[in-house]
Amino acid sequence: MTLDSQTAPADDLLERFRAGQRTALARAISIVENTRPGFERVLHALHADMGRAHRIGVTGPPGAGKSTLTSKLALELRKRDERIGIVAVDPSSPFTGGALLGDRIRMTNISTDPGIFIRSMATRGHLGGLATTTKEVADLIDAYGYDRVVLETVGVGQSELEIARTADTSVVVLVPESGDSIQAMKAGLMEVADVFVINKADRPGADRLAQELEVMLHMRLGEMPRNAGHHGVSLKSVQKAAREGVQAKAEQTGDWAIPVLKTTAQSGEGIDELARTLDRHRVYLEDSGELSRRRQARLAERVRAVVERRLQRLAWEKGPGEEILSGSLRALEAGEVSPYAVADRIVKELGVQPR
Ligand SMILES: Nc1nc2c(ncn2[C@@H]2O[C@H](COP(=O)(O)OP(=O)(O)O)[C@@H](O)[C@H]2O)c(=O)[nH]1
Ligand SMILES: [Mg+2]
Repeated sequence: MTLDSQTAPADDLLERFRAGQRTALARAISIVENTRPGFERVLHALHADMGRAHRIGVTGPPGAGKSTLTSKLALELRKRDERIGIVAVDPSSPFTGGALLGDRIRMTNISTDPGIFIRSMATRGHLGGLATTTKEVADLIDAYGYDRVVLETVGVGQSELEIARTADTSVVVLVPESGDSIQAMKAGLMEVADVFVINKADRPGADRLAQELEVMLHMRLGEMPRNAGHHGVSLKSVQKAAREGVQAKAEQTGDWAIPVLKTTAQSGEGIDELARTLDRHRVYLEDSGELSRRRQARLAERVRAVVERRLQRLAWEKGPGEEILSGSLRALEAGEVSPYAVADRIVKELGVQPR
């Protein structure tokens, strides 16, 4: 099958990509990232090679330690000889800066190890297509043959949450000082988490946050923990009841009981347990059929996004959309035409019947 809407990609690039040349991966990524002519053709040609990697979203507030945690996780997975790609969408804390600059040795390890590939995405202030582009970059790393692809995003904003939502496994990183669990819920983080990680467990408040989260997770299942309303019942005992309740319910229904882990990414504490939890979740996804459900949802969403991207290009870049729009501004302001009539004209230019 061919795609006729675009120019042919360099076959040479695909050949080098398939031969496992890292420079070809980097090149393919920059073609996709910059939506260069033929970028969709590259993705199309490599589609059959995608779908093997375990996609892990790591999201949470800025400064929570996501990059530190991700690099420690990468090192942990390297011990088993797995190959890990990391895509970081976090302009405020680039992967090459912040936490990692201070640790030259670890940084050198990570950046010279061919089993670890790190790409920081430039957002350039246009967030519109970012979510799709980021996932397409993850696709390339998957097609290249990495075992895991970690997508690091700041857990605020629609695009970022969408990226987390479409991973196979979503890890939500919170820290004691990031406020309480209510805030996480408000930000929509509760809804995307498959695993909660409370990082900076070396700081005060980590236990309390873990307790709150477990109680909230339990309440979401529609039950109050036993004794929750009694006087003199400690949060700790409510937490224990909540955890047991969540686990019992999960066992009954074959569902996944969302774990609340504690880590100290800086020292590496808890990272091995995180790696084991990710493995467990991957097994759960496969056994329950949830992996296939999630992947189908992701692919359906991709088709929609690509259609929208193409229509948008047709309307605003290839067609006379901008011209019609700028030529209508005075009439619009004067009330002589409505925005709907102008939109009708632009849509008509696409060869589509307006509403
Ligand atoms: N105390 C403490 N600091 C940490 C821990 N993990 C990361 N940090 C620090 O938190 C800051 C932000 O880390 P970073 O990984 O860039 O956070 P990100 O913005 O979520 O990616 C850095 O100064 C890290 O050294 C931890 O477990 N404990
Ligand atoms: Mg970061």
